[in-house]
Amino acid sequence: MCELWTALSRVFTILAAGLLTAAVLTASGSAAAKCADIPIAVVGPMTGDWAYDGEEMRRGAQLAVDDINGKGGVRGCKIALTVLDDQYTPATAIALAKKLAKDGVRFVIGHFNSGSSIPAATIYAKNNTLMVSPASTNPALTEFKLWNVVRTAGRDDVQGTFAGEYMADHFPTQNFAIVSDGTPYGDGLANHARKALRIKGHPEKLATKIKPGQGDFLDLIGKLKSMRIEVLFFAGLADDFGPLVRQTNEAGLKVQFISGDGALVHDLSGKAGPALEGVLVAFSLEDRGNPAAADVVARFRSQGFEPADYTLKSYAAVQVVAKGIEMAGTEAPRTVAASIKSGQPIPTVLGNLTFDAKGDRNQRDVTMYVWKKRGDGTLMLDFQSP
Ligand code: ABU
Repeated sequence: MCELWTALSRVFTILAAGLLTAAVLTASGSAAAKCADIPIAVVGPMTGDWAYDGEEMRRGAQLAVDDINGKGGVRGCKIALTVLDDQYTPATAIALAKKLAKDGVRFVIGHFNSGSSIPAATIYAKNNTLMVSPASTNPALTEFKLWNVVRTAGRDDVQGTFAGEYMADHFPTQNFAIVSDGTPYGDGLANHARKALRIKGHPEKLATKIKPGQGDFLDLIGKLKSMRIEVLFFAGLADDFGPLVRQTNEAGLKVQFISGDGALVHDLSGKAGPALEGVLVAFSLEDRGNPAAADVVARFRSQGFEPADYTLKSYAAVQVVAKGIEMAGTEAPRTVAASIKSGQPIPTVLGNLTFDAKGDRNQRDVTMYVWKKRGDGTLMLDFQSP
């Protein structure tokens, strides 16, 4: 009898242990289901002429994801980052936007160029995907008032107007040229600079376009010479701006160049040569000098990477998505977008950001920087306004 009780009690113990284990597994299983990774894609030009911009986006987004995951993730869930290459091409951007929608990716950091971001935004909007661009500055991106668009970058109407007014105020007697690369970014920025110059009573003497990647600027330089252009505002990217500055200098022509954010890359001197000294750049307030970015900047530098230009704006874009999910209490993209655009401050490496209903930063910071020679002879963007 005693043996029977012992055997029965063993059976109960095993059954109870089995039930307990099953209960624990069920509970942890449901916890895991709640904490499926949050997929985020960073999409930009990862190959080709503008791959350095894509690298900034990738590195900025990756470090932000690593840091957030290292602190426990977002609402306890980890972010899974994928990197996609839109090749700076609208058609590829559209194809990727459709693929991401199909794959169920609901948060995108990108795209880089306005020409890609603008058409992709509509596809994301229809497919329940929120995008945060760290670099696309054409006003049209947010002027369509899509529910799903946010940007940590500034806007071309702000920087173009600023550059035009700066030119009129600082070079009141000079002949101006405005040169666009013919992209949505370049044309939009050039138009805003031109408008500001005209309002100030200084219409440009020459307005023209280059072709991205054309390489040879002798025709344009001939026009600059014959029209006695003294100040040139360039609305395009570094790969074209650098050679234009270099070739103008080599032709013996002295022109004060001014560019917008697109022509800013920290090693522009490699493309422009010594003539880069004194070139002006309109850009948002230098992110690397922001105390909120100090730790992240130091860690990038310890990896041998200078976090210039769009790196910190990409890091901030991930922070905006993560905080948006936290504030919304859900990963539902529409609710997250509404939280981000609610005007609540979002702490980022760019400081506390707030966004308006269109998805633009309320902080419209832009200033003029100058490329200066340092003691060691290298050229570095001076963070102080000249
Ligand atoms: N913002 C400069 C480069 C990207 C773009 O807006 O096309």
